[in-house]
Amino acid sequence: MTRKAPADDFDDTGMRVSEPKTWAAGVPGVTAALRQSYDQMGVRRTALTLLRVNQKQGFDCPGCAWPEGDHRHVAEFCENGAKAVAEEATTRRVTREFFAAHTVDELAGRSDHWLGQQGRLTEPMLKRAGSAHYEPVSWDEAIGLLAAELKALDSPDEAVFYTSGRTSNEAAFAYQLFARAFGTNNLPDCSNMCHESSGSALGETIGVGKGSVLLEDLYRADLIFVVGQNPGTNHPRMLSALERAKKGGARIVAVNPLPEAGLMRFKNPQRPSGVTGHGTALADRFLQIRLNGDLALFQALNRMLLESDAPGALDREFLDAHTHGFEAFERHVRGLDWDDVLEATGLTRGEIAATLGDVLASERIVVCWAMGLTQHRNSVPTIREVVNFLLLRGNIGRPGAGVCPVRGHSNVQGDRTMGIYEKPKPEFLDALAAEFAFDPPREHGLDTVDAIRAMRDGKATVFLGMGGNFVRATPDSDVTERALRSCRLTAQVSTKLNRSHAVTGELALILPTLGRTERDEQASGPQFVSVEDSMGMVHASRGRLAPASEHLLSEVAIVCRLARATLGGSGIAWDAMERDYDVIRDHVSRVVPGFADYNARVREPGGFTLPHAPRDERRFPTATGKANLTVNELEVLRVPEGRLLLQTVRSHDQYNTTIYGLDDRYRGVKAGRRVVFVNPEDLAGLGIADGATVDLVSEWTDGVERRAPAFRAVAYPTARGCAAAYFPETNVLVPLDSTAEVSNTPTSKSVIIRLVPA
Ligand SMILES: Nc1nc2c(c(=O)[nH]1)N[C@H]1C(S)=C(S)[C@@H](COP(=O)(O)OP(=O)(O)OC[C@H]3O[C@@H](n4cnc5c(=O)[nH]c(N)nc54)[C@H](O)[C@@H]3O)O[C@H]1N2
Ligand SMILES: Nc1nc2c(c(=O)[nH]1)N[C@H]1C(S)=C(S)[C@@H](COP(=O)(O)OP(=O)(O)OC[C@H]3O[C@@H](n4cnc5c(=O)[nH]c(N)nc54)[C@H](O)[C@@H]3O)O[C@H]1N2
Ligand SMILES: [Mo]
Repeated sequence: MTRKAPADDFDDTGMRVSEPKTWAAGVPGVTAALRQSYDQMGVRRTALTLLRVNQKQGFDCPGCAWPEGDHRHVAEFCENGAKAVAEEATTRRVTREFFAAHTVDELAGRSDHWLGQQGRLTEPMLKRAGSAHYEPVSWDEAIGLLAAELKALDSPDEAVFYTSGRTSNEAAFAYQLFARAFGTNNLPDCSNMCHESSGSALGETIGVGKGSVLLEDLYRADLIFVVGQNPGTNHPRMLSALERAKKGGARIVAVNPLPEAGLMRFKNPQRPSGVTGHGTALADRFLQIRLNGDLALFQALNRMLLESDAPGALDREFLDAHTHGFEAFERHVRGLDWDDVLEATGLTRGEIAATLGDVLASERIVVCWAMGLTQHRNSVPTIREVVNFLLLRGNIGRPGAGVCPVRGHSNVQGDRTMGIYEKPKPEFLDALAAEFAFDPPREHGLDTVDAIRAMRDGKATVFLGMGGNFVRATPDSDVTERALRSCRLTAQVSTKLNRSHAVTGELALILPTLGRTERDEQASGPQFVSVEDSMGMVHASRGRLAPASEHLLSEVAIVCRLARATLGGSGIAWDAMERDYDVIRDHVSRVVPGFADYNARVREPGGFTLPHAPRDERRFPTATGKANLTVNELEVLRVPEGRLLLQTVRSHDQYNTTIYGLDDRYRGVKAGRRVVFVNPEDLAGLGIADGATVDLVSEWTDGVERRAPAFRAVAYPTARGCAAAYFPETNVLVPLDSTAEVSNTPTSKSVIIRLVPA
């Protein structure tokens, strides 16, 4: 049972490193995307497919969750959306001959890049106990086997039902219903590793765990903070929105340890001037903060607001009418220690004071953030402090202002709305109980980290993944892989081959499914699905391509068949749901608030917007009935002498664990991924030459040495004391027990490491 390390493209002999870029998108973006699309799909299929991305009669881009504006250009896709589409619409295929030619162990020795490049999965495959290979099975046998293993468990809580964020609303609703009808709330999802901290902090403070702005709010803002986010790579369409906001007079403050190209300057590939001109400068102010310094920054701004004698520095009327906890908050923040702030942020007092100037000059403020805020030990307190900051000037619940957590996966927010959650609210379970006449389990289930612990400890033995790449996306790769290998059965509903198919339980199943781009025909005729974007807008998605293989089933069909095989005549009409997704949407309309008339409204062009009490009515459905100002202790994360704080990030050529290519164009890296970016002065201080080969060794209180070997040290303009390297190669360094308070999210953006010359 020893772990075979993935190859991770160790062969970096061709790697080249040059100066990072200072602007994003534009022509190289489009040509890079088209080149990859042609490689994967050919020219004709590329044209036919990309023209449908995000069109009203087309499919939702499987890239990110950034919303589409009401004004859609034909071919409004971004470079990385095009890559996501090409990855799915590829004409390459993984066949039964492929599995006959490669043992499972051999696949476990391949890199993520290689695995992803093999193409689409085409038929159900089974790895039997003791067998070295996957072999083809019929759908009936595959589903029968999974059902039999589930039924054989002593308790439903010995099963884990994971979801990644591409699953449609319809499939997600059916899936959580199945898990609960089976008897467990073990519904971990990728959110647990992603925006869980945002949901936790927002739920507690404003009463709704989602963002409070729409695109129009961004356009109307005076000041936009983009904190801990790299939109040039991960949400390229957001750059158009920021550009438009700037045209309308907004200023932008970027807060990041890295001077990300997309934050600095943008050339819009959708406009001719974007091709030749200098583009738009985006950030008016760049705060090169130290990793984990954001709580200190926002608390310092809050202290200065409290102390300011500028007229209207605080929105007293709003604070009196709509918030709770002001006195305790004020007392605490007035005691903030400036030395701590300067140490934690690495910024000067002048930089913070100048930022306060931006704030005081702005009527309407939006704060956007992503993984740079959510994957630290103190992420929840940090986001609560951001909320404090906005509340002080009444910046929640009015046009042009609010919180904007920018979601990752294209339907991660919708999956949560549909009930993919290990800690469901009692009201949600009550509604399920009333609609389907059964008693859903009330005890909270396992989140991602707890699910790994349960599998490691033999308490959970059947794992089903609805999309995603669980072994590769999760922290502490060695521990996680052992946990999965100790399962009785691991089963993955997937479009593409990945490492989770190669690191398996005693038995393993691959259940190949349709992607967003493909036609979905059921007994009642063609179906569409629906998704919710990062701003709570729900719309339909219709695939047009012929399925990658005639043997694929939709996610909905797989869930309904599995439910029937496992639960028998449970009184839930799984057949009807599989036949016609309208039936699922009818159920949703009676169970999930905001979805009344779902079937009618989702058919309207552009779909509909879910209600959001703070945004729509300045109503805060919290425990106190008001927006809660909170007290958040600043603990400066001090890194021992000779160590660095490492963040694990995405390159420009990957989608989470899917590696499109080996370049990171904006950061100046070509043909290799094993790089660690370090401030040149830190490198000099450590006595390590730019370009030297080092091992990354993570240090954690459990004394276990976690090592990621053979990285090239690259002198890079990141904040002092900080480093950055790509995940998933560095997941091995993130200790399973190092998680955020409250949200239990792995601390993928603050890992203490030392560099050991190889
Ligand atoms: N092309 C592409 N698009 C994607 C994805 C992808 O992999 N590829 N992934 C999708 C998913 S699931 C998600 S969640 C999003 C992720 O979107 P991002 O959050 O943009 O992704 P990361 O690469 O993790 O980048 C984190 C950013 O935060 C900064 N940062 C790190 N730590 C800190 C900190 O302590 N403070 C501050 N202020 N900044 C910090 C980093 O320097 C970096 O710019 O993108 C989604 N879109
Ligand atoms: N160190 C570190 N770790 C991280 C992060 C980090 O920043 N640093 N980020 C975390 C974040 S934000 C996230 S969201 C997670 C991502 O975790 P996951 O969502 O689990 O991982 P992905 O790489 O997005 O999953 C890719 C796989 O999904 C499958 N897939 C693609 N489309 C579909 C579809 O339509 N249906 C189905 N059924 N399957 C499909 C394909 O087989 C593909 O191989 O990773 C987390 N892990
Ligand atoms: Mo994510």
